Amino acid sequence: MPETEPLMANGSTDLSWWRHAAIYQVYVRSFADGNADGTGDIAGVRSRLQYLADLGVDAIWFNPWYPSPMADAGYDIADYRDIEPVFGTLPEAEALIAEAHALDIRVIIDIVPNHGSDEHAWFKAALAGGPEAPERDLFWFRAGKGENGELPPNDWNSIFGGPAWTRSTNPDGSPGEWYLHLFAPEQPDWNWDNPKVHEEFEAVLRFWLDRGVDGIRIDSAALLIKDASLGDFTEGVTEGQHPFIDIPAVHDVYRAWRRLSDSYPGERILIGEVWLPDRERFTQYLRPDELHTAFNFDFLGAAWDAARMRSVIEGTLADHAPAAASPTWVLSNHDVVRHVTRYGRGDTSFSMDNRRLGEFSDFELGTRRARAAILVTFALPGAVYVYQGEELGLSEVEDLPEELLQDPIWPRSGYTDKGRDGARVPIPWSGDASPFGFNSEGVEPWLPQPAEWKSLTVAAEDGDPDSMLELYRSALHCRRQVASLALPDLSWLPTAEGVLGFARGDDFVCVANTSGGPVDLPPHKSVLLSSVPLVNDQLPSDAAVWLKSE
Ligand code: TEU
Repeated sequence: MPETEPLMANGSTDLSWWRHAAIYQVYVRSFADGNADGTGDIAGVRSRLQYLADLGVDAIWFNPWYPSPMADAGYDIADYRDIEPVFGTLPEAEALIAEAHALDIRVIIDIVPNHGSDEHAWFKAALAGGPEAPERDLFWFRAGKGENGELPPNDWNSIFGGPAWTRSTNPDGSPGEWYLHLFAPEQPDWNWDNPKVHEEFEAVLRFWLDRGVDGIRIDSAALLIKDASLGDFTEGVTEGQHPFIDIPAVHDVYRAWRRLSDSYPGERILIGEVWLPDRERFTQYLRPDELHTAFNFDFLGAAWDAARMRSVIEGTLADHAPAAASPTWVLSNHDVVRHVTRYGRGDTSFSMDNRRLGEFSDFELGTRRARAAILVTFALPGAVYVYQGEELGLSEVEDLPEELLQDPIWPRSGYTDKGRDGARVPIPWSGDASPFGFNSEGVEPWLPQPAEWKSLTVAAEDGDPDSMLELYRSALHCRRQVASLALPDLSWLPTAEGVLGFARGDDFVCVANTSGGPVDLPPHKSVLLSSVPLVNDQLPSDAAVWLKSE
């Protein structure tokens, strides 16, 4: 431990677990299949907890595991207080939480407060009760425009494509009111102007915090509050305030949630999925009485380019400093093209609005850059996320049979965007052919795995000093041992064009080379870790190195 307590940006000394955690994202349906039905489950996760402990992660974030018709892979929740039977049971989830804690691994769940499922009891009651049903005020039901109400109440579009309104049918079969869904029609938006919605979600948080979860990932965190006038989009934006993104009243919700989570022992945290280009507005979610951390998607989308990465890192640190907030760093998740594929493309930047699936990608080059990018990521101050399978060097599966695609983005984009299933293929554990140990009985997984994953299974990479898995293991364990990496400071080193170099504390340096050729290393005592072997004591191109400095 450092001799003196580290100073946080605002002068506080705070080494809370979440400020420096390595958090592993488990997409349950594709992690491990304990009952050999082709879909991942909690039993599968329980059987692999030691693998996660050996990898060196501090916490696991589970994508939604609640009862759901799976219209959006579980982000359409029918019951927030139970477990989807395909994944297992509530007692199994409670056992998993206890078993993870016994391995010093914390558990983070995923809550979706912006919308529920059209199979949720309250939404079904709202439909069954007709226009006068009190449950309708839990959602956004409105009469349509036009002579017979045949037009949507306004011109908002769904984030998945298509209109954000769907017309309901009255109990007598006649066309009824429309309801709002910022995502798929199976995901009706909750009305956060209704106090009952606030009450319900605080009860849901307590339900899971009472069961020992250590954190809550808040889905679509900036979208909860809508401009109740429901004016057309063009009207809302011209006045500067978007009609359903980042409306200031949303902070009242998170202040209430922070008071709630702080009332529990053991630093239970709130993590926001906040897609906001406005960095000042983004940082407002991280004030000391609101969320602990939020995902930093700017870094995820940055190109493999030293100047660009430096600009994003500097911007992120500057944004987080005023709130004394700890940044997060992530390269992949269940919503984006896997970064081995991204970094193998000509343009290595990424935007959610244009996945560019099918664009040529050089797997070897992408893998080489991914090895270097993860060393940069793990060397930065803050928490880091690892999306299941990235530690194996998996790339995006871009040739899935179209009839197997399940992402609602595929149909709602008019079959122009194949969506996110390519990053959700069940991960390979062992063996020479699918299901690659995903289950033990040879049952085909819910999405087909590429044959070339034979060389990317956990078993194939385990013990191979050149594998991505051993690089992640070494980096995560080294990250824990180097005390300077738990501190908030970072100082830039003078470097040549195309080279990123920064120091942490007074004994650690990270250098990444995005230029076209080898570069000399700065003076150093020893090499802690490098993404590829150094050549003549130089750092080759598309590589990174951790150094113990003078
Ligand atoms: O994502 C919110 C979101 O805005 C992004 O998913 C993005 O808009 C979308 O992936 C299209 O590119 C969260 C979850 O991470 C995502 O999996 C869900 O589909 C979405 O919310 C709805 O719950």
